Amino acid sequence: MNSRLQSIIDRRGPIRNIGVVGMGYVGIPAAVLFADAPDFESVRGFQRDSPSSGYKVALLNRGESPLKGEEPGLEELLLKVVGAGKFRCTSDFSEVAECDAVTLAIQTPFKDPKDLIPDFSALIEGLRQVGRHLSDGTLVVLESTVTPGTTAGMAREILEEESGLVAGEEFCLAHAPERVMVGRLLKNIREHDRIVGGIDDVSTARAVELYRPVLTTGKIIPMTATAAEVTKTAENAFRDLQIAAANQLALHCEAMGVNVYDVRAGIDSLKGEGITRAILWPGAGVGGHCLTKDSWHLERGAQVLGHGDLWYPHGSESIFGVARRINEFMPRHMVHLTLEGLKRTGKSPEGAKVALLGWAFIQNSDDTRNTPAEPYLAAMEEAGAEVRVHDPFVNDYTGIEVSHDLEGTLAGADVVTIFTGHHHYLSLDPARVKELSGREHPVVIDGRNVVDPDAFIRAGFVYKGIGRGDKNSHEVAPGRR
Ligand code: SAJ
Repeated sequence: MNSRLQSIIDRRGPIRNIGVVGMGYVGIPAAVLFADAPDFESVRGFQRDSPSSGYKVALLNRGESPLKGEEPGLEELLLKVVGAGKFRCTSDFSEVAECDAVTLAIQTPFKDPKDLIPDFSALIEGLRQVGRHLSDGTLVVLESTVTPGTTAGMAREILEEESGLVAGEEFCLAHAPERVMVGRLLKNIREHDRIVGGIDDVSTARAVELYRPVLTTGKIIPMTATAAEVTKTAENAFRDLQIAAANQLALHCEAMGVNVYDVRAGIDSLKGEGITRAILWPGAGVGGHCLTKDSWHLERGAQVLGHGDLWYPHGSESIFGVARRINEFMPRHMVHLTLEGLKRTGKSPEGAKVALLGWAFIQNSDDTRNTPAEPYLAAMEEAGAEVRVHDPFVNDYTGIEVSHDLEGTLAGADVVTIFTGHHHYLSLDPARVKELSGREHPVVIDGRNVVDPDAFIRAGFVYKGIGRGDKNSHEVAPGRR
């Protein structure tokens, strides 16, 4: 244990006053749970007074949440802790000086998914603000998903530069990655195990002291800060890898004339002592805020910390990079299936009308971040098709008109492409869809295995489905008016 830092901590006493920087979907539930814990006296939510988010300060101080959608228990808990005077939001960062512990929950997107350079600008600003007002013995914790090496590297440098203090000697520094899912924020923080990693043992112990009171069934898993960063990015890289394995298998099954869902059921049936086959689901692609970037954070960490000479055959892409390429390929494969389907009806994509069902990146949600439907739409428009988008949950998306009128979207369509498994699409009636299309042989492209191929084929459709090697070359039923 570092005795100098430990003695500063001992003089300071237990954590009482906490600061949370970034009043977003990670910071707000974290702040109210800290405030609700009897162990702590006060929590300050720090929110920069920016044009887009400054309004949150007054809103939160009225006990109202700026978060969209249902978050069970959040509104009640926010009202409770504001009413009890245990939580207050402010844009005055000088109050960091009153805090025994400060967490930063600030988004770290990629500037441009193509160049995979993380945009740490907001996080850097937050670190500078905290650094300027840091006092002896304060614990600083990064909750944002960052490239491995960031906590002990960039974050440490900024905090030391701004405060004049030395991390690990005069203040504690740790990483405790968030694992929350929209719609279950409080539940996830209370019940998921919490990875907590300090730059040294004293920092780790101090961070454990901070998080233990908010966990109900979740356990604390202590490790180093860099191991915590690797854990967070790797847990999503592994999920991306599992999905890519299912997608690769689907592509192979198409080539071999086999139904991938039969194969999946077969593989999944292998259970028993110590036997696991965590096979996930093939589909039209992988969207969202986590899986589309965390593998690249992991890869970047290995390059930067490993000084570039990684052991896997030098210069070859790692399995995580290959997995990303497979998942990014799937929307393009949906284009291939669409063009093949049109060709079977003797139609060119030029001028073809495509009804694109599902814009959200995940079923029964309005979340459109990094939706795989976007590259599909761009490619089909590039090929000269006219694409109309339907999504019952999505109200707006920059540059795209999203309709809630399913029949209106299907009217006159040469192609019906299902990109998201919204429950609305499970009951599509082949006869009605064909009638609306007005075509003798409309094309249906199923990216999420939601329609019955035989029912649509019998109705006269040309069917193509991800992984449906058993159906994708079917005989086209004679047209029926
Ligand atoms: N997807 C597939 N096949 C699958 C599962 C997902 O194609 O078998 C696609 C989805 O359609 C979607 C994308 O992958 O486009 C991502 O889906 P997701 O279920 O992974 O949802 P996310 O991106 O919100 O992932 C989050 C992550 N949670 C955090 O980072 C805190 C992830 O770690 C969780 O495992 C995941 O939620 C979850 O399990 O709900």
